Amino acid sequence: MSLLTRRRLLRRAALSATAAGAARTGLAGATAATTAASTVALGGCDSPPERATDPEQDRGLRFPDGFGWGAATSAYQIEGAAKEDGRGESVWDTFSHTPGRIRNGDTGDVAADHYHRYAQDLDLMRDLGLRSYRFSVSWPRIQADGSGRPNQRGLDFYRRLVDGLHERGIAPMATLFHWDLPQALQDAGGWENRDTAERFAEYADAVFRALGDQVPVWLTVNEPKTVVQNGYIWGHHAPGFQDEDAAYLVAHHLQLAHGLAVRALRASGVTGRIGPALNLHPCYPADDTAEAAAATRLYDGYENRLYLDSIFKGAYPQDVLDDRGPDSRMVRGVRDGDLKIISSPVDLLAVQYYTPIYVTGDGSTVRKWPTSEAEWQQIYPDGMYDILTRVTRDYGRVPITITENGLPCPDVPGADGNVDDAGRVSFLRDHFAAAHRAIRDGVPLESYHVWSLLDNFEWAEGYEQRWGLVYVDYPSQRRVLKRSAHWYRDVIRRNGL
Ligand code: GCO
Repeated sequence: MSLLTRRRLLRRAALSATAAGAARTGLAGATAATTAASTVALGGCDSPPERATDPEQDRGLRFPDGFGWGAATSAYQIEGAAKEDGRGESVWDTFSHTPGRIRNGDTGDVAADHYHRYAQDLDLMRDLGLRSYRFSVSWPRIQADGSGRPNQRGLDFYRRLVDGLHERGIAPMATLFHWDLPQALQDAGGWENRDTAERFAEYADAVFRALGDQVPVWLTVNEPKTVVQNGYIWGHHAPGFQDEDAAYLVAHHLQLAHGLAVRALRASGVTGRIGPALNLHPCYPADDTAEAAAATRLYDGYENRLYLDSIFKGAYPQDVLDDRGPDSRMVRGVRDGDLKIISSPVDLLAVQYYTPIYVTGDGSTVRKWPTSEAEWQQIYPDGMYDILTRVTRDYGRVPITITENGLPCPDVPGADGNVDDAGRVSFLRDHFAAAHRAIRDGVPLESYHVWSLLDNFEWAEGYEQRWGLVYVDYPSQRRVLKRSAHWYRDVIRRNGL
């Protein structure tokens, strides 16, 4: 096999079957050879998987004092109110309204109606005892067309939210970009256009100045990799393209946007902390051949080092650059000084962990563990330990927050009205225990946000998958605390398992 063919294969593999990849719409199954998954229907929910840890042994684990137990959401997934108070259109409005894009034709027009019910949702958070709440600011609420004077009504909404959090003793953690790019910017080239990174820094500056005094932690770009892979390679997320060469230019511009926002915060004089939010995937060779080891290394480059090395080491990984090639739009798009901007010092790293990836010698992937209802997600709590300890080992002792971890379960209220998501309880317990082991082994982990506070719009899956601690009955918008929410409240109260 020629080197080129081999590279192409590897590259293809690097793009398939990842947590952020096609698997979210079930496409990955087509390319990923399956092992264990074919014999185990659904892990995590109905039948808790084989445990990586012994729950008895985990009982009594205590987290460091002041540990930031939290939950996470994002604007488009919960807010609704798509046309209110001057909000402009985002790429996700366009995409979800395009026939055939989203399961059941769902859209985020109403979602969990959080824009109108935020006060009730804040009370829910207080009742759960949350110490931290991670949400995202909708760019098109602040700048309908992605530039110019900020929309005061949009800022006011987040002001009310942030004030409400403080009134309830909950620390706000705000993500600036969770994929809802203003459509007007997409029309001007979106993230393929370098100028979008500059626009992002201006938008970030407006938000810092309006809310900065009240938000202790800012996250810049949520999961740039998912925009790259799902939005530009597989095309099952907005903006729905299939253009690999464009995708990695997009990766660079998203990283640039991150760096420019970090600089904007420093320049604004606002004192909050800031960092990136990366979905990281521990990559393991599927067997012990030298080929699998080499393929895993490159896979890891695409999944993890492309985003970590640039931010923490000021350089893109050479193996990925070589794989892209000198004529690629990405390599040609990197200008002098860009990596310096991208590696502007950050205060913390937000890690989102969902699944491991097992790579074979030919660069395809196999499954080793039961998957959740999201078939891209293999349930493997030790992967959490591995990725946390690896980040600390390879990138230094930057404070870490987990900003997402969770699973979807086919939850329905029983006859008594309760939602018994026992599988989510064991999933979270195992992952909390893995995080605890990482802390014990020296990882400066300061907080943990379960994805998600509420059932919500799961992108291409619409409302079919339920990821919340809190059940949302969409027709009535009634909220019901699932069993996992009650359990989590006890974990928070005890500060441990
Ligand atoms: C993500 C997103 C969430 C998803 C979650 C479950 O970062 O991918 O932040 O919006 O809903 O990961 O797939």
